[in-house]
Amino acid sequence: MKDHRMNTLAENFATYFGQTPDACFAAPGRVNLIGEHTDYNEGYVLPFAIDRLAMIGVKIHDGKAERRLRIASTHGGPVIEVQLHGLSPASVEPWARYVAGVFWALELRGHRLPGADILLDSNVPIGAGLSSSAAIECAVALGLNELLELGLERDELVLICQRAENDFVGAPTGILDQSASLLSTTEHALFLDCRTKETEQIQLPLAANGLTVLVIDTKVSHSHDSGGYKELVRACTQGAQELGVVALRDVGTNRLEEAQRALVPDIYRRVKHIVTENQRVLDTVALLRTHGPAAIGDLLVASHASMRDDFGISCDELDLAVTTSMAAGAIGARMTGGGFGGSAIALLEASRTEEISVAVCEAFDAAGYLRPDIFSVIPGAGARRLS
Ligand code: GAF
Repeated sequence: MKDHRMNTLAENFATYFGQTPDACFAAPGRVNLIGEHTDYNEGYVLPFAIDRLAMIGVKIHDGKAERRLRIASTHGGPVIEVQLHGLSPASVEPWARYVAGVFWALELRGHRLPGADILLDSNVPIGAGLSSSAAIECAVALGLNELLELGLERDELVLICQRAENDFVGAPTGILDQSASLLSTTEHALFLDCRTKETEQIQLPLAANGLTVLVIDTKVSHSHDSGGYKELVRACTQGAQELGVVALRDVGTNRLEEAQRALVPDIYRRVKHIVTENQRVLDTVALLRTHGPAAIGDLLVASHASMRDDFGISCDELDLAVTTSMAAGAIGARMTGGGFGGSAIALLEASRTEEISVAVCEAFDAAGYLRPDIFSVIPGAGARRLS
């Protein structure tokens, strides 16, 4: 399948740009098993890369040629052409900013880049909370790093991609998505301390335990460069300031009573989610180590309740996906990603996939919601060169 996609990408590249690519690269989307909105609070996250990929074909131009970037997508639309000199978001179509933004961020870091042709082909659903944008950024960053021999480590590429997302695309996100895409390994979840940037690969042997993770894409689309996400970042920053800490990571669960007395209720609820969510990530990692994935269901459910009741980022469709899959026999379920729509995940015995999928679809039909897309994911590899 991947080879087929890669061959098609190379063929399409020739159609768009009249030549073959120098190389093709792929970077995955992710689900976050637990640890939501903790990344920009310098806390803990536990995502894994999924087997849905953004792929790019890249042809680097002759260094002496005009520094022109041409970007196309197999999803259609015209080839976008921009000059690297004076590159700014206003000169690039929104979808192509994830590509151009990486060039911009690398140049900002002092790398003078030649022009290039890039063709994108992605099967990470867009707006589904599965990190389709970071997958594009990471494929581009890895491709440029390898082809131009920039010598950057993967953790440096994470920060380059975050810079592109924050300052070129305009979404004030943390490092969760880019880290998952660049640093994940097969059959593991990535335990990341977003303050120290330390990582640890935590075994996630789903298939060996007869388990699977279902993604339930509610089709309620969201975007993090709009107001909701920014407002949450602002609320968390305010909470940290009022509690006199550098970041909410510094507040333990033992300080929640004090926080409740010190903060207005709206800010307190945001703080409470972050503080309890950090603890849930640590508890999840501990349980995975000692008891395996079947033991983490209650933590997933508690995480969802916290996002719904305290952080305010769920929606009716996500809540229905979670309650229905739990009622139909899932081990645990929660919304995943930034929220305000997107996807829920359900952890379940693989043999119950059909039964639980049908139950969720029927519940969505009965509620008059769009039919969700439901598919299983496996913890896959991080970004890589394909050819
Ligand atoms: C989005 C952001 F991009 C991440 O940085 C993270 O904050 C996530 O929402 C919520 O955990 O995916």
